[in-house]
Amino acid sequence: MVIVDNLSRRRIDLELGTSSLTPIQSPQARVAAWKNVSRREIRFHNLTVGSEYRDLVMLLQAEKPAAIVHFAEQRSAPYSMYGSRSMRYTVQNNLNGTHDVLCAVVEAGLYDTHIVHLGSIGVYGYKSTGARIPEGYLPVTIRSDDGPKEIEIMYPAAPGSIYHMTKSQDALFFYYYNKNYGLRITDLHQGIVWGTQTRETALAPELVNRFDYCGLYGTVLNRFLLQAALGYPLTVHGSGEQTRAFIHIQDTVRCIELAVRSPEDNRKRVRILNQITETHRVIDLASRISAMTGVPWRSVANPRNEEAANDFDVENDGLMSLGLAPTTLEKGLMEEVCDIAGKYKDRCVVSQIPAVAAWR
Ligand code: USQ
Repeated sequence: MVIVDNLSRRRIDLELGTSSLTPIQSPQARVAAWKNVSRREIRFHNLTVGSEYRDLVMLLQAEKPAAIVHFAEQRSAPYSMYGSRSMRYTVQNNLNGTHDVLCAVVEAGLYDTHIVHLGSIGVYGYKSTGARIPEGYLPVTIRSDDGPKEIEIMYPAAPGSIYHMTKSQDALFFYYYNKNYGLRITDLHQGIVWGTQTRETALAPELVNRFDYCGLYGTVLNRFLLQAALGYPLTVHGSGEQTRAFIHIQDTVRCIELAVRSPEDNRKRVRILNQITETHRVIDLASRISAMTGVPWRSVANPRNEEAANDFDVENDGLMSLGLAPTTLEKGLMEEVCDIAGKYKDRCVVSQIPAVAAWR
């Protein structure tokens, strides 16, 4: 197994003056710790996917991977809206990165390699439709010369941030490379991740994952959990009636494993799976954590251009039928508050908590 990473997230921390709540070791220390606990080796290559194209092709030719898990994208919606510098970086990095992976797989002749991409559930948009959102494809009836005809189209993209726009555009690259070269691609439309540890990262302190809480990189539930541990009123944007889809970090890893291992033939068309386990309104999460900890929530002016309230009903049958057994909020929430947020709260820089990216 090989990790390809250019450590860009660490550079963004330097740019913003932020850091993970949990202490993050160097990649070398992490792979050494993993070898120690598992006796299995992971090799690490510092390479920028999206610009060091020749090195990527040579690496693929040498490794001939059965699967590529493509995470090499700027991953925060708020950071992508922070200003022209981060907007342009997100577009250049994400789109060139995805295209280079696809182009390099073709150039290396790896037509059997399965590409599993981490996309976003946010590509569907958050407008209430009154209907369940399917897994990527929508059956529609069109008027033809011979009368009404049933066809299937890609679900219309409705990105609400530059970040989500790049994930929407990735889908067209996948469509093209699948149609033209028959590449095997699975696009995972992931919801908002919460939690920190997986079974593997809990095996050694050096392996702990990042816990982002700042206004640009922290996702809502992890932010609320840390805020509760600090006694800082939970920052609900606007009325908090936005409904969003969530998944625990352990389950994201399981979903990737299920996607990589499943034998489904995705040569005929890109397979799209919605990687979410539950949906909640922001206000319900805040109220629940508040009741659990006694820390109040407070409404702050919403910095984002988003619907004040929405329904969000999404199918997730694909991964469930492959064997996903969700870690629910009920099961995991308290553990996370007491464990990670409580343990590391003294490392928190409170001035980093407020949201700083305005959508307009
Ligand atoms: N929110 C608050 N208070 C906060 C932070 C957020 O009320 O302190 C609200 C936001 O206004 C939004 C919702 O919570 O309505 C979710 O915000 P978020 O920051 O947790 O998630 P978001 O920025 O939408 O996107 C994040 C990551 C992105 C990932 C996405 C999954 O930035 O990488 O893909 O979660 S999804 O949106 O489901 O596609």
